[in-house]
Amino acid sequence: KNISIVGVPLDLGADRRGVDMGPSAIRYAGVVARLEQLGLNIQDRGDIPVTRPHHFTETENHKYLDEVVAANAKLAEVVSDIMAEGRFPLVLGGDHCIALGTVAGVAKHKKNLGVIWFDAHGDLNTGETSPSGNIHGMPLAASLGYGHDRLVQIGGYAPKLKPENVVIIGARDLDKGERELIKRVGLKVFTMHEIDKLGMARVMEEAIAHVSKNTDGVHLSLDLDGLDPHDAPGVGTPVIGGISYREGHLALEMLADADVLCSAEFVEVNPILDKQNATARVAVALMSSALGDKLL
Ligand code: DIR
Ligand code: MN
Ligand code: MN
Ligand code: MN
Repeated sequence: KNISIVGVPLDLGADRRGVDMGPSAIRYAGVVARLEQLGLNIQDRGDIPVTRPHHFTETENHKYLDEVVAANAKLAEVVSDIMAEGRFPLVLGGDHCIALGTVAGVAKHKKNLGVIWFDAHGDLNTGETSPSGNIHGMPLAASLGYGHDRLVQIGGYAPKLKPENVVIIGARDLDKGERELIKRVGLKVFTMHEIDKLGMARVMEEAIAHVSKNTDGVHLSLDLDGLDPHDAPGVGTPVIGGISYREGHLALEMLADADVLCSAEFVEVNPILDKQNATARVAVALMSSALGDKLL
């Protein structure tokens, strides 16, 4: 595989909490060297330019809407270019609103894109349902065609995803409007309840079967807060009772074995809240598993 890394130093979707340093933290944790060890061809394309606003803005319960839309429109172009070159985009966040741009860029080349959304949260809010106005709680809804038109239309087309091609894994904090949307569109969600009950191996078998059926590629959108805060403390919105380091690796090793991924993003790494860059190091280890790292 030929991998192109892109950083998105953006925290405005999480209301300026320091996640903009995520790409630096992940590079510092040695992402390029680690993936080169796997024998992959790695190109680091640097960062997407992000505008620093002069002051706080809010548009219909969307904080920093202009800046979020501008950065994601640019990201969508870069990711689409990488796909057009036949390379694998590996996007480093940044807060999870950057999935708007990544998915827009990937889905341009995949008419039936499957998505694995690994997260403590659903990211299925709209301006109407969001308790926070933070756009990082909205990207999955917008990619499915729900929410503010400027988010839904990033990349110039909509929707990017069909609900039957998406699974959420690791959910344990869903808002009321998110639960309603899940029921309304029939989204497949493996909450922590299913992971505890069935085990991660069985959950991944079912999840991979679900996203591989009638799709032409699978995107992995991995929010580090899907992991337990014990293993990934450097995130803006930690939720107790998450996926363990071991379960995370098993999940991504199974995904690598299935050989279905066409793109991935690792988001919400926040070195300010972290313990000696542990979360960025976990992110790099998980990327390595997702891209085929094996002991034997
Ligand atoms: C919450 C938190 N559901 C919101 N979402 C987060 O603000 O919409 N997503 N943290 O990653
Ligand atoms: Mn998220
Ligand atoms: Mn989350
Ligand atoms: Mn988040």
